[in-house]
Amino acid sequence: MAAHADDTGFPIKPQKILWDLRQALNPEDVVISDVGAHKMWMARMYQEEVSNTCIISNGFASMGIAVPGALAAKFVFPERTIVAVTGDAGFMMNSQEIETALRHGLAFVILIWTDSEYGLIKWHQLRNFGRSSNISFNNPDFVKYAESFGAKGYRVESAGDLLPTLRQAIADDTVVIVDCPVDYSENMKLTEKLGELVCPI
Ligand SMILES: Cc1ncc(C[n+]2csc(CCOP(=O)(O)OP(=O)(O)O)c2C)c(N)n1
Repeated sequence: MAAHADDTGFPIKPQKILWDLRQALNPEDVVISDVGAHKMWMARMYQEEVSNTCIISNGFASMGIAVPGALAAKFVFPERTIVAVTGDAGFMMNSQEIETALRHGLAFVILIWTDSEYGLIKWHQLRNFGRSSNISFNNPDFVKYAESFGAKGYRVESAGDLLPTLRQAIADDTVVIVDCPVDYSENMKLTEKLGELVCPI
């Protein structure tokens, strides 16, 4: 778990994002994962300390759950810190719920793993075909987007920025977007590493 704790690479490796996220949260705080490559890393590496504090959209695996999920979690546990962990595509599917949250005075952090791609789809394409196709898109300026709702937004500019930014976002006590560039070149490295563990029949 701690192998990437001091990693200074930027964009930030998934393992380092998860390490810093865990450091920023208390055991009973709740994370809601959206669906994508970030979910694969969450499911593998997020250290859940208290049951039902890491909620993951599985089964039909609908993208777009993280922001409304965080809103619901805050209604249930107003005293806990709630974090929506999401890809940029999934975030844009239900980001309008920021308005609902602010109208109800609910505070939570939206941690966006930004790659301007469908990270998981690219991962599948690389595994199956060795190349990717039609997975790129453009994003709005997430900081300005947050501010246009009356929420707050921060952009992470270095690996060392992430933990203090998360702590600040939690302290802000409103809806806060943290735009965190992610290094998904780690995805295929994980696939190769896991492949080496498989015993050929
Ligand atoms: C509503 C819905 N549409 C499509 C999919 C298929 N799908 C699964 S992951 C994914 C891409 C996710 O991209 P992003 O939100 O940017 O997350 P990343 O993989 O980059 O972490 C897609 C299109 C889905 N699970 N749910």
